[in-house]
Amino acid sequence: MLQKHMLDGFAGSSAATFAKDVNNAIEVNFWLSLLLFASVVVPMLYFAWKYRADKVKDEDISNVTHNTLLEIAWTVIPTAILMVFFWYGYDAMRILRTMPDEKNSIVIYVEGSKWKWRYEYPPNEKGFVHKLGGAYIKPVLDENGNVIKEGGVGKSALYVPVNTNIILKMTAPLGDVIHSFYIPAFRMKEDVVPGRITKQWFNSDKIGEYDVECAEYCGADHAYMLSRVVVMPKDKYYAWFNSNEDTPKGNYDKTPSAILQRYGCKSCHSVNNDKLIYGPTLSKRVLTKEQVLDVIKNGQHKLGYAMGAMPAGLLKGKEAKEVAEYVAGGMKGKQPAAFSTCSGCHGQDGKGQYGTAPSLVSYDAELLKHVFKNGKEGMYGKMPKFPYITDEEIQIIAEYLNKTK
Ligand code: HEC
Ligand code: HEC
Ligand SMILES: [Cu+2]
Repeated sequence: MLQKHMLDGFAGSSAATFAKDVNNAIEVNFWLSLLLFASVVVPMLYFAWKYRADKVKDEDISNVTHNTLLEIAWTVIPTAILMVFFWYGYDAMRILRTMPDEKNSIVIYVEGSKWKWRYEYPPNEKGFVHKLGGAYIKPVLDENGNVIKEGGVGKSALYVPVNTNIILKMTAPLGDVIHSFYIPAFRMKEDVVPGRITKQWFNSDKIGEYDVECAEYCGADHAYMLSRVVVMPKDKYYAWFNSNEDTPKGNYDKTPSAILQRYGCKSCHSVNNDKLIYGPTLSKRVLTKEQVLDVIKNGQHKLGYAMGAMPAGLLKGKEAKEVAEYVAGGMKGKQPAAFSTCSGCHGQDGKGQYGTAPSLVSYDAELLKHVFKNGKEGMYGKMPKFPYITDEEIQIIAEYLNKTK
């Protein structure tokens, strides 16, 4: 099925001003590569079939030494296409490599070392210098993969104000190895080299939290050099920056936005708006009419409720439609008679029964737990399992979703 997000461009949403230029370059490269690939392989297959051994007589075969028109065409057309590749790549690189004026930017020093990132800010108005960062703490799991002790990056992060040019001056200690500072959501990556200062800039136009990774994959623990960049409203940022506080107020590791970001939920779900990415929009329970009809028609089975599967085909035609409208509308107004088919499992009020059948009206922590533990499969597609989410995080997400509209 062609999903809407595929038409929107597959490089996805992003959070820095120049990210759309990088996305364009990726998408242009992809489609043109596909075109070039097809322009060679499709005729090749066709001719292989058309002139297969039993269709060609030896006397029909002639020795062609050249064909000027063809040779010009296969030189000029690919060259032109390559220039298009070049232009998009060059344009994105030019934007990424043109540093803004330091006077109108915040310059932050970044050090990458085995196996952590550190950030050092310029002195604030009291002369205090913020130094942040540190190693990622790996979670401890038991033999069944359950989390015993949570890992995480704690409070240390690269805190920056929104809509502001940030210049990173980056280095690694002498005797360390090469690292690569990578913020996927910004489409931005730059090597960090011992004894040298490399520069990279960005300007994020979206408040939120994004992963920082090391993209250097030639050593033991680069993959665990996880950190975060927190993009904050300007007033909050400067209130913290001009204080002596270690980190801004609030537990940034435990905000709903941080959790959704950390587990990659936002690459499939938008939150509380109508943009369909892949999975349904997350908000206070809004099953759509189509979704309910689909479940009534096809059943659903993956969530692991004690009642087992939701049986397919419980209702048909008008009754199914009425019930779907009623459930999708949040179960307000007069209950259709046919809902009695559902209430045995989902309850008269649709709130489900603990552990037995899910609530149809809200994302309670119980439903989320089932979704994360077992994954989910339905009309939108497949959601993978998320076994490492902790109960505390599930609670935070449930409370957050129930506060949305
Ligand atoms: C035999 C018990 C039973 C009956 C009767 C039943 N359901 Fe379900 N329903 C379930 C279970 C169990 C699930 C969870 C399925 C899963 O594991 O994915 C479910 C899931 C659903 C879902 C999907 C919820 C989600 O989060 O995606 C919807 C919608 C739903 N049921 C609607 C209905 C409607 C409408 C009726 C009446 C026509 C009905 N159900 C009757 C047991 C039942
Ligand atoms: C790979 C894409 C993907 C990721 C990543 C993902 N989901 Fe999903 N999610 C889906 C799809 C697809 C569905 C719908 C399945 C269906 O059709 O019933 C879904 C369904 C859900 C539902 C049930 C919504 C409903 O009404 O059926 C919730 C809640 C949910 N996801 C939350 C999350 C959270 C929280 C995260 C991060 C921990 C997450 N998802 C990560 C793809 C994803
Ligand atoms: Cu590294």
